[in-house]
Amino acid sequence: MPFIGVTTSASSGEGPARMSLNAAYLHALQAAGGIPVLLPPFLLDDQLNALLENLDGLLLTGGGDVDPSRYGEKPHALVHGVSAPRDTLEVTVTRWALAQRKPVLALCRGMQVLNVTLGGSLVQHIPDYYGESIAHSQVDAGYRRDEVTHAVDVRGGTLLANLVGPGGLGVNSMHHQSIRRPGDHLVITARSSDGVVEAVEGPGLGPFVVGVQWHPEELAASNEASANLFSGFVAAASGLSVGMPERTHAIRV
Ligand SMILES: [Mn+2]
Repeated sequence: MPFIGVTTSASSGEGPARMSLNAAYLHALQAAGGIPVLLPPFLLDDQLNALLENLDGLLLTGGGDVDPSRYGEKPHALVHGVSAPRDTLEVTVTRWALAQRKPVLALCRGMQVLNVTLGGSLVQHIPDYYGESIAHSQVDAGYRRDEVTHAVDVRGGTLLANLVGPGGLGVNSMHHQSIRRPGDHLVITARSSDGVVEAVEGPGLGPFVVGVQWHPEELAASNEASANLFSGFVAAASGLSVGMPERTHAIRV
């Protein structure tokens, strides 16, 4: 069974320093056959390097916003939850995974971290760019985290379509930011009807580099498409092909 690095949140406010992680990430990963190895921002460099040598894949999890200075912008008034130690750790481990061509599954903030690591930028507050025809922050709109609330259109001929099927897919949605300019070597594989980027992948970046803006970990127990994202990721981390021809040329990241 593959060892999968799983990033965590880090508290930055009052009270004792803490790391945290919704257990749904672990449950979904374990159900797919992966062994989670938590990667908190408190790891020292040599400890992190020793851990990375033993990892087969990277799961970038959800959380607060990436510091906008990482893509050259000043923060919007509604940017929240920025953690410099977390940003630093996640950019470091993302670079490691891409350099080693390890599988990456990047969820919500994780997709944004993947994008910024590759030189892309973010929409800092979706209503300012796309209006409010879709409640991308569904919990604020009164829905539970594990409810499907909007559709995305999955582009055919992509790894994502191999996993969840092409065309319309119902997803949950707990984000106020999204990808603006895609990072190097990332292609957009799904959008919602308002134009928000909902998924990307890096077909030249390794056997499995997939980001989605929704939260399949919350749905995986009952939703086949969501479970397939995790099982495909774990299969790739186990060295199995997940159905798309991998490009073999090297790409610097
Ligand atoms: Mn959404």
